[in-house]
Amino acid sequence: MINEFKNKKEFQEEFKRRIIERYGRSIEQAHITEKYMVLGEMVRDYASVHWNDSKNAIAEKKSKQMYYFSMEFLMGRLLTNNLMNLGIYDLVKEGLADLDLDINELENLESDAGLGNGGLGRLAACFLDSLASLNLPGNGNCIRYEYGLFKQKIVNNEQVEVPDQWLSLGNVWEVRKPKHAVNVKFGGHVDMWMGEDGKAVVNHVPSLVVRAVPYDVPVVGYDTKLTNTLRLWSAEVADDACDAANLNEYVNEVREICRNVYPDDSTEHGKLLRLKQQYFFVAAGLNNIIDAHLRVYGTLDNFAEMNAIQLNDTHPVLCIPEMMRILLDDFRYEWDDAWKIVTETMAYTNHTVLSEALEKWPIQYVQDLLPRIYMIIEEIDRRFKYACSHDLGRSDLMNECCVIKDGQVHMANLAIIGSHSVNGVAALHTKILKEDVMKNFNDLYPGKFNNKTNGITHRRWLLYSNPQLTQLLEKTIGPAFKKHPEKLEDLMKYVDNSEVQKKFMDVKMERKKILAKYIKDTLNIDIDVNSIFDVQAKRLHAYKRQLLNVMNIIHLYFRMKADPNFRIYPRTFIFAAKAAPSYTFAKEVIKLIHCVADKVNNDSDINRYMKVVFIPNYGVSIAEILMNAADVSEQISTAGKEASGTGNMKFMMNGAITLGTMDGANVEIVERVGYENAEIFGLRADDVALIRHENSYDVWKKYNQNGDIQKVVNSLVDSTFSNDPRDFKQIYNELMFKNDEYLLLADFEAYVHAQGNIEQRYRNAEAWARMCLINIAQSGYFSSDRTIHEYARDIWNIKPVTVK
Ligand code: 26V
Repeated sequence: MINEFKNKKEFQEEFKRRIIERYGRSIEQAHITEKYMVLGEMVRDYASVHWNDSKNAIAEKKSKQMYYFSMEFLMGRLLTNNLMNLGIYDLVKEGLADLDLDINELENLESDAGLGNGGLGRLAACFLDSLASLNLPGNGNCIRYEYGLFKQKIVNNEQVEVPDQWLSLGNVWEVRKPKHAVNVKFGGHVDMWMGEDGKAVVNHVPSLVVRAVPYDVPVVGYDTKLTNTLRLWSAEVADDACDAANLNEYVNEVREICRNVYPDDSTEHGKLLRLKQQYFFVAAGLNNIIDAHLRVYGTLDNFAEMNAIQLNDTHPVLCIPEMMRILLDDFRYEWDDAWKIVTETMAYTNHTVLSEALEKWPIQYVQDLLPRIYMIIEEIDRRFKYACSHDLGRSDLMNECCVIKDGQVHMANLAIIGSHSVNGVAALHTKILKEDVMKNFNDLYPGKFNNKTNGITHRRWLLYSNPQLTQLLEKTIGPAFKKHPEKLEDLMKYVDNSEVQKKFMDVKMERKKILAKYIKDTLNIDIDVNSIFDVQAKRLHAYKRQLLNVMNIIHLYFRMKADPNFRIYPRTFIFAAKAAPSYTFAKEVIKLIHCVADKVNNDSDINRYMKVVFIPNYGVSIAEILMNAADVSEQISTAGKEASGTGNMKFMMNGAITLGTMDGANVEIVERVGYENAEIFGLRADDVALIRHENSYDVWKKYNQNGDIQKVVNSLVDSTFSNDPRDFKQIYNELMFKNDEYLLLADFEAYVHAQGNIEQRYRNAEAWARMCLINIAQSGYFSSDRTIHEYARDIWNIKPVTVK
């Protein structure tokens, strides 16, 4: 068997041979999905050679390793990415072409690994790509969900969720590793007695034991041999874990643990199962890492020197009490020694300031499901309170900051107390954490809080998804930016060059045509490629204000209907967004977008000037053709609410102009490109804070002052867009009877004005292209390589490893 084919010929021979071996059919007879599977396996095996060398190199050098614990990894497809990173894409493409096979056809057979909701999960995936590409030993730890986040279909203008059967063809990238299986215990009770050493001996007698089996996915770096691991845990029945009478019940209980990715709507439903998922993958992952460490060092004393664990939001925070449990109960450490190891190992990233998204568990849930873990959390809480009033001398902050209060376990508090580092994901977000949301903790632990502005992998989001732009950049500034994205700044020398400007516009046109074709093929809507492509693509949330975008569309429509002399520059408003299944407001917004689209797109007076398109089932693969076709990037959240945003960076890197508020990483984008190369509008975060503080906002006042606002708001409930009187009532009520929590009406005029500016600026093609080029040139900072470099240096203290 040839794993590392050196040329086209070797590849072809091996490909043909494997198809016969695996499926007993010739290449002509084999089904296209069989060809896809064999190609995938060949690429995986190619990577496996490096994978093995990497593990050896890390063991030999005793390198410190990092483990990124995340409930979500939105990996998307891996075939193209891996072929490209391995540097064998062209060889394979040509080899297949000689065999009459189109590589694109095979690429499109791969399902997205959609193991996540949105930004937080995609960030984790970008981080893995950067870690490997920077030669840093860093691995992912997650759940092998049987179904990814639901697929979105639109039926009668409404979102319908269908299961995402991403594993239906099998997953070529994973390798099952039963030898590393771990038993995870739930429920039951804890027996305790005094041991001979005078310390408590603890015996947890569980009511449920589940076998956690890992599936490893190689994470291939760009132009390097270092290959890291994404470990996905799957729940299986444990040996002798139940008697035959309860078999069915037991099997169901086990299987349900890894069934679904939880949608981020934070409703009560199924919460206990989510807690089970959290402990399941934390306990399995942690025990595994500890075993591996012990095999090399025989002691856990140096665990924190050799291992770093990053907690992606509070979801994996049970790592903290679980590691305490292992050290105390299994290895009989003293509390203080154990605590030192744990806190030096753990670091926590916060991804949101929305209070409804901050995790809290009812005491009873934790106590019943994880009796020993709960005891440890109680002890952490008790010692924290003691330290607060004694060592830290701040008994005034004790009740605010403690872990257990109001009958709930506060996971963010546990995370902060049990970690040596707490970071936000953009400068503004970190400032809000330090000065407002987590101010008390920042006072208690000066120096613990730090910022790590998010990034995106420029490989997937520029080099691979936009080969046209990559080629232009390479011709203009040479290839150095591929490995050193900060070198994109060399493009600054060419922003006034009219030839480069023109070539950029040609590239953009090509990308717009590709998107237009996708829209035609999937939705049968014709869009004008000469119109401005104005895109808002992200999860549907009230604070992200897709509704504000719709309100401007309605406003422009009314103006054009009322005044035949008023016409806008042709514009295509494109939306893509999933709403959490039980988030009724968000679902109503999706319906509104469709109803507005129906009216506008079918109005022959208007549809030359504007079209509204909703692209269903937004995910990584759609983003790969959507971001790079945009002229305008809509980033219009209420200031202070969007922790960072990462879509904003993908748009920027592909030469779109940010139309946004001063929120999240938009602030840092503007800092780099300058106000004149973005379109910024609306209330600032401190304005919003002041309005809240003074309680001074009155939505009815806004409404009564502005006739345009009145027309738009009234149209929601006067059957302009739907004959069903129930439609859009909730939207109307949220705005008008809940005092417009996200300040849409407050920002409406400024937004309409900013949209007008965009149009004026687009009319000057040279100036527009110049602006886009400046955005691309300044986007290198937002490569996740920069982000990961900072994490590695400031938090993890990990160093590059060379694999020969
Ligand atoms: C919350 C919940 C609540 C319970 C059910 C499952 C679940 C899953 C996810 C979440 C919230 C995740 C927070 C999040 O995705 N934050 C986003 O993180 C991005 C990466 O840092 C950042 O760019 C976005 O601004 C931020 O909204």
